[in-house]
Amino acid sequence: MPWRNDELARLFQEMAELLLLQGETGFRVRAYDRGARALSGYGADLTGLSERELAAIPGVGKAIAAKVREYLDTGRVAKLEELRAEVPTGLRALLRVPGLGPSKARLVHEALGVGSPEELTAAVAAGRVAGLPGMGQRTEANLRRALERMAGGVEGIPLAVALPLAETLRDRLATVAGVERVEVAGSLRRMKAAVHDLDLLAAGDDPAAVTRAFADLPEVAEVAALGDTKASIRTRDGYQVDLRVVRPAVWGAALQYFTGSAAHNVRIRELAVKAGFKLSEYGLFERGGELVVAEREEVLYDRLGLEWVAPVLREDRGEVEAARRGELPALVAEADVGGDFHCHTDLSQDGTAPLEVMVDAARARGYRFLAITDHAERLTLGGASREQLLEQRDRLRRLERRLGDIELLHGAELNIGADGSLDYDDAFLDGFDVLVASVHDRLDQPREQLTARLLRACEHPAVNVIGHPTGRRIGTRAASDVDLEALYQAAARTGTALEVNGSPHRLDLGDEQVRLAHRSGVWLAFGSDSHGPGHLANIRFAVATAGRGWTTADRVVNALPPAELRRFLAKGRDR
Ligand code: DGT
Ligand code: CA
Ligand code: CA
Ligand code: ZN
Repeated sequence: MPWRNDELARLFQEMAELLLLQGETGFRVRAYDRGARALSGYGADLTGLSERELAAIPGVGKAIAAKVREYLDTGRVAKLEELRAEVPTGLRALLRVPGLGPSKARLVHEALGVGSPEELTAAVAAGRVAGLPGMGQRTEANLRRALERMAGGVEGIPLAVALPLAETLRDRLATVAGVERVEVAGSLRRMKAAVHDLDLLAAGDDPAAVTRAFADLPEVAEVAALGDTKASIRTRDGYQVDLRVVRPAVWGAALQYFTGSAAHNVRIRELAVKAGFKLSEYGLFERGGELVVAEREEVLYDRLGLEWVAPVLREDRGEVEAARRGELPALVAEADVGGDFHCHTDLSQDGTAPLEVMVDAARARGYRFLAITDHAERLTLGGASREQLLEQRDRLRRLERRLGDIELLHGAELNIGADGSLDYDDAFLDGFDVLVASVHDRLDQPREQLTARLLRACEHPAVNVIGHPTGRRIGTRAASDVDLEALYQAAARTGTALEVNGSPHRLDLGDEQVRLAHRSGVWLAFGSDSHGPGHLANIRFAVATAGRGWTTADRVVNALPPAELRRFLAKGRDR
């Protein structure tokens, strides 16, 4: 069984939001919110913990621990069901509109019957929002801009939500009698940033028994279709999951077919036809009907004269041609990653674990190095003071000496100001081993200004990494309007890496941007943006996103040998 930490975190996030929508503002909302982050960031499986052990986790506490146990034991939380019954559905979706807030969400819902961002867009367009109590032309204009930014973003179920859920279902199915294999397929196997549904493929000799068992899984809220070889269900969170079941002998052909993308498959089928074959989800056949291969995906590609194409590349972006010429890139892999460049401790307001815990989690992953990058002082929500950072540096150096098996880089995540200036002063900045600089406010500045800010940060001799360069948030915020070409040029010229932020809510740079940056000779730095030890594993999403952008290990700072890494990080520091 995989960990269910994220599933539990989602429940408490929902509770916090429902309470907010009920007009509650204080302690309880913050407690659930903090609890959700503590659970998702916890570095081990929560399911086996007792109520007392749960309550001892920083940020969890007694009330939340009791509800976690209740959920694990009974599959429900009475308080949550109560809240769900009280708050109209759709209101939660309105909370995703930046700047709307719970009381205004309730107001537009009650006064105008608005229950989704789409309906709010229509209401704003019709001018129905300005004129409500406390809402004028200015609010309406701000909302219009926020909604436009949302609509320009990535749509679908974020990878962060879809993949853990799919893996839970996969592992449950794997224990069903008669199931020989089961894999996540579709756009999730390709690790797209957001997907439209979840696809699973299973193999067994009695497919009908498998589809029936699938429809009976506890996550299933509604069975949309149930046949002998396929089933479609909707989960309690409202996500659609498709399952196909095939005979073990045709596993490879089916996995290839159901991984997609449809565009990639069209190209593969064309090749097959040209070579005198017939290709379907049941196998590769001679024109006369004789089977060539069905069981192994690798062999199928090979018989078509292709190198095996990694799922993350299967988007018809040139991979079929490259596979034919034997020129597919050797994609960066998780094993190449020697450490992490973006990691918060409890010195950041939203961090949940002390330095030592984060470092232990990094050692448990076998890392050679870890950069500690807490928020710098100008962050609106509050960041670390000089004194706190200097104290942290001492503590970190002592810890590093005591452990002796991991290099600890003392860093910070600076805020790139509206004019491109940074926190603290240059002499102080020179004292860090590594600096990440990110835009955290005024993301809606005009293109020239926003670009100039980022360029100025690249020029700074102590800035090593530009954090989450476009500022997108999957599902809620589109990428900012930045001249990325200019950023790639500046980053390459100045020896500044661009981050591939692995927080599954961000994935920033995104895959296509990574590819362009890589082509421009930009160094990439993978950061998990961890706020708890469990988040370090999110580096896998950075690796996948970089893979989707055709990245090889030789442009990834995390993969550099220690001496070269040190040279890279020195940049223009005055040492
Ligand atoms: P999504 O769900 O929109 O995020 O993207 P996919 O790629 O998961 O699409 P989905 O769920 O409709 O289908 C899963 C895979 O099954 C798809 O990647 C390729 C294969 N497939 C489904 N329908 C067709 C089809 O009509 N033609 C071809 N060539 N392949 C298909
Ligand atoms: Ca799909
Ligand atoms: Ca599907
Ligand atoms: Zn951060």
